[in-house]
Amino acid sequence: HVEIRREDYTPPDYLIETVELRFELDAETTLVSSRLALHANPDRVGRAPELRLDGEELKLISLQLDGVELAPERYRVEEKHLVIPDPPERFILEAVTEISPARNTALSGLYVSGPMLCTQCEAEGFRRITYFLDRPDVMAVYRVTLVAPKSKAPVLLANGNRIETGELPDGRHYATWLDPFKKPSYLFAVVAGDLVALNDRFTTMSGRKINLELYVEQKNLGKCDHAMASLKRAMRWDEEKFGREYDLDTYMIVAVDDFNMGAMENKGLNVFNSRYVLASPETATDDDYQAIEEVIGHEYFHNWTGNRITCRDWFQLSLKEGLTIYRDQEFSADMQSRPVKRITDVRLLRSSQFAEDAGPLAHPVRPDAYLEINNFYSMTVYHKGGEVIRMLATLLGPDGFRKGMDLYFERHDGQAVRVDEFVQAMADAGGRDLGQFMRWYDQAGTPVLTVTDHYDAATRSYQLIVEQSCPATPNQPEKKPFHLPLAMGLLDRQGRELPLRLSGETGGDSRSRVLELREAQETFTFTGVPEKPVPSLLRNYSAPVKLRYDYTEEELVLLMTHDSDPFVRWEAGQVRAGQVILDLVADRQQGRGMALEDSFVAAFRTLLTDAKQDRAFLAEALTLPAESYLAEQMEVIDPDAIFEAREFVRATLGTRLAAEFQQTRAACAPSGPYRPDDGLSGCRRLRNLCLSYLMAPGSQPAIDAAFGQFRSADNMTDSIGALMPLAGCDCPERGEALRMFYEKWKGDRGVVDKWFTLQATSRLPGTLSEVIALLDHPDFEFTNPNRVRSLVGAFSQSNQVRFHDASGAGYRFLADQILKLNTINPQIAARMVTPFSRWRRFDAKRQEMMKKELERILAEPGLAKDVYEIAAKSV
Ligand code: B3K
Ligand code: ZN
Repeated sequence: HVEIRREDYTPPDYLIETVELRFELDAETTLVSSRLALHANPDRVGRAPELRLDGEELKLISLQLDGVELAPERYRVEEKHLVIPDPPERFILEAVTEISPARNTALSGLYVSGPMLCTQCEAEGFRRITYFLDRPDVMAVYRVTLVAPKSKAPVLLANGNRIETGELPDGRHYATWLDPFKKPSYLFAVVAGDLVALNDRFTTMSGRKINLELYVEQKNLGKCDHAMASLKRAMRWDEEKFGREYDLDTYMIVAVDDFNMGAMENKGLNVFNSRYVLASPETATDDDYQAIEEVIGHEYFHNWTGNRITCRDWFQLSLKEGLTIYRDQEFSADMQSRPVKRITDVRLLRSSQFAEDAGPLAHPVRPDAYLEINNFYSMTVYHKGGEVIRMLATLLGPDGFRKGMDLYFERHDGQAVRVDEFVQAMADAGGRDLGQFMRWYDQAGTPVLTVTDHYDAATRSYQLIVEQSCPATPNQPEKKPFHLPLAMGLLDRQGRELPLRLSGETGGDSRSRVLELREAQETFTFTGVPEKPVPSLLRNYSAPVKLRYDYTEEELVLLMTHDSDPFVRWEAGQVRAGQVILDLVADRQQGRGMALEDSFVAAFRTLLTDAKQDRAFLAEALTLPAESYLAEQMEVIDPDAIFEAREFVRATLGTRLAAEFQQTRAACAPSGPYRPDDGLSGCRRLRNLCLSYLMAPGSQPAIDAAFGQFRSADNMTDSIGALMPLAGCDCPERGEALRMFYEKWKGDRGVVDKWFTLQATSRLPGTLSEVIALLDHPDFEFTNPNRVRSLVGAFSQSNQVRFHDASGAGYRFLADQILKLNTINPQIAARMVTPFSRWRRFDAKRQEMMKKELERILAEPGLAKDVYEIAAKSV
């Protein structure tokens, strides 16, 4: 396996101006004829010696240069390349290759999904379709003709505009598409199959009419409205917030059941995992609706941040992904509760990205090297990358950031660029030096901010001393300080916000401000402070760091109840709950009995019965830190103690506050039929959260309430809200409810995925045996990524206590499945390895068992490089 290094980048030796492709489509054998107009790159380094085209799993049928069949001595076919040693400066290359979509279980390139043929080319799938310079800095205009039997594939789609259609002999037909925008090969797409469309229209800000087409299987036509409405909202939002208008006449989305990730932003022809398109009240939860809006937005926003301006090379991936994550987060925040959206995003970052950044797979937002680029579509590149953009927006302010975005679009439209160009546009627009800021792209690891303070009553001055450090990560033993925004305020002991005047400043009466940190240690002195204040730090989570400040319980309660920043209010509660649970973990480990402090129960009661609070926010505030996040904070992770301590807290609260939970649950009861956009999703979340607390002690009345809600629910949110606690309960109702659910929904893939996940994430002790039995369920398929994630992924990534069973059986199970997946779908197999990468964080026995499984994986003959890279770095 060859390591690709960022510093080795050289411009391509040849460029491709136009691409003409003709597909004779057939699931077993598809013929691809390509006609490429090539010329030597004037910017190449040195003279162009040979042409090396990428190609994988292709059978070459014929090859012509400038219309003449190439003699065998003028080219050679290698395992992953087609090499022409001595081509002219400018020439036409025509190749015919044969591929087999039906045998393509890797789901990269052209493959079969249900009633259609479809493609996935990012990052390097185009080379599985035809020989090409498959790299993002080679941009061309594509003209594509699809030929297929009309009965099997009445719909023939490709990027751009349909310029010709017609009938052919033997019941075949064809369609020709032209995409006028130059694009890299990774944005290429075709879809052919038996599909129907939901059609709509959008009028852009300049008055252009865009056709919107959403293609699905006939049976799913009734589940498209939310995706279509989300698309229109996203299009309007990008115009209003960023002045970006759509550029083609048609925007198409196709939903497919077999897909390696969420969705793909192919120019004018997005291909989506059907779970991010299809929704109806009966089959989709509020969270599903939310996720659809987010992913639809994300792919749409890529049209400007990714497609019009793309990446020079794959090391720059966060140029498009971090930026587009930031854009979709802001879109969702504008569509719903901004504070709740921020809390949800921070939760994900801290439970998944922090864990990645703290282990052997840690890498900078702009990585230095990779074996398999698909492994770098990571939490770090996406979500930490999004936080980095957010920090720029905070540092520059809304106007400066918008100016920077405008300048970036103006300068680089139509180009393939680096992260440097983006940051330079921000620096130029904001008139600022962002040289030090670039360290966020180059240094891995989560920085730690340690804050101490000192109040001097005599001078009424208050000092905040901020130290930053960052732990070592692979290949980066020493770190330099980061440039980061620390948003903050100061509260007096009544919870009132104090004016923030730094010494040397006059006037200014702001109650919230952004301090800029650049040094390893800095002191900020505030003047005119009447009493020792409580600092409110990292408002809106202004930087992706771990904050250490020694708050007392009273101070946390003050922040929880009085701070003006909802994120800080929420975080104060999480810190407090985390302390309580981790203290109980210690008690349990040392064989002491567990008891919950009265003050904690009291504070929880106050919050729960506070009618003034927004319910969606309340539901977040009443949710205890996740087991994985608690684990992150322990020196040596003890999955059993964490689970038991957290459950003990839940059950104690459920018992002692039963009346309050019942009241709140009743107050949130629906008054009419469910509508996903009725603004009551926060209510439903809170109601289901109350139910789960009531269920925690496992009392029969609670079980009856859950079973009752399960049977009467008219929507999936409430159905799952009841079934989830039932699935975790050792009672006869459990089996009955799960059976009823399956019987009702066995024809619906998306819901059956939920059914697998409910069982895989149950904390009952017998879960692993159930999961193993479910592998033999007729609905389980190793070839369908959603199904694999719903069972194997859910068990190993969302069921800490059962996966890490002390016997090691969970580890053996996962390694077995990875080895099975290795030959079917290497990308999915590699994703499944991540839980093993955390082995160093556990006790010696678990360490040894996890390492043994990693070694077993590494010893497998024919291990895909995707899996090899993750396993080798982990071990
Ligand atoms: N750009 C795609 C992800 C492609 C992943 C390739 N392994 C979806 C997205 O981020 O929008
Ligand atoms: Zn993306």
